[in-house]
Amino acid sequence: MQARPDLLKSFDKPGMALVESGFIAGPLADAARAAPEIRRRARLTATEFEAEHRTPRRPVVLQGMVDDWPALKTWGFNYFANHYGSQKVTVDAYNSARAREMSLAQFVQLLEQQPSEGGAPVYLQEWYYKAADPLLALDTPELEVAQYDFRRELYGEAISTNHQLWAGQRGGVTILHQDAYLVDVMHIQLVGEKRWIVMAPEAHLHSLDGGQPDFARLAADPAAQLMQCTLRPGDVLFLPSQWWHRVELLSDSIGVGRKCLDPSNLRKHVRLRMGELLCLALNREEVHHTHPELFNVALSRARTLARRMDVDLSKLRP
Ligand SMILES: O=C(O)CCC(=O)C(=O)O
Repeated sequence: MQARPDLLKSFDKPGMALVESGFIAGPLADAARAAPEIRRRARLTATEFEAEHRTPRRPVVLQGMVDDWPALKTWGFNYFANHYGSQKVTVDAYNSARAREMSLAQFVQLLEQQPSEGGAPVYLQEWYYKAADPLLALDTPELEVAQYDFRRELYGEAISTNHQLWAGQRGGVTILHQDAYLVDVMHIQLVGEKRWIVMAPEAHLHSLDGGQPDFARLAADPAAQLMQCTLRPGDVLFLPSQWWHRVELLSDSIGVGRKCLDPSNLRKHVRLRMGELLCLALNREEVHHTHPELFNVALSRARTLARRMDVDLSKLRP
């Protein structure tokens, strides 16, 4: 008998909308609300972090790691509009129907208006702020606990793809996903609050006989290790690679995703990156069709990677 597919891994729009509906109401939404909180630890050393969280792959909210970050003191929507207003950004990049380019100043203006009745909140997702302006990079110095990130060795000193800024309006949602290319998530909350619901890589959404998702089974499955937390300014969330996460903004919010490649994931990481680039190069139209929400995001990541690696896209063999 063929194994039933994992509905969490549907990448088409209806499949993703169905999974998202489970977090709005019903047994999974109820279980998420009541789920245990991710453990919080204050001022861990890098060695303690490695032994107690990174190696055993245990999520944690780290406190006291970014107290000296200029971004924690200075960043805000008006600060961005006043200092970096002319930067071009893609707003709502994770929604192909809504994604649009504008200046950062225009984005902040939009954000200051309330979404219209039934209208979706605006969300600037995955902006490669370090690649956009080196001055912004100075506001978010390197984290000691993130030194294991192997991407610097792999792609070069200037690498900062996956150092992403997430800025959005209350109510904004990033739907459930796993991060690409097996990177660990380190998410630093700088302004406002957001709620994370997370599940272990072993989580599986089975379908019932009629094809509908069995949210109750997922909610009750101990292997899913459903947990939650609310991040506040100064918190750093660590999630090992492949952990599922869904994020909802409880207020207007700014956070930074500083991803890390654990050297133990290196071979698989390279295969996944190569696989994605080959799909984009050799089967562009079909990938656009099968992954409408991911296509532009994947292209944008690949372009940023090329820029940061000084790749001349017109030369096959530089
Ligand atoms: O903050 C968000 O909306 C999503 C962040 C995220 O998915 C990440 O940092 O991996």
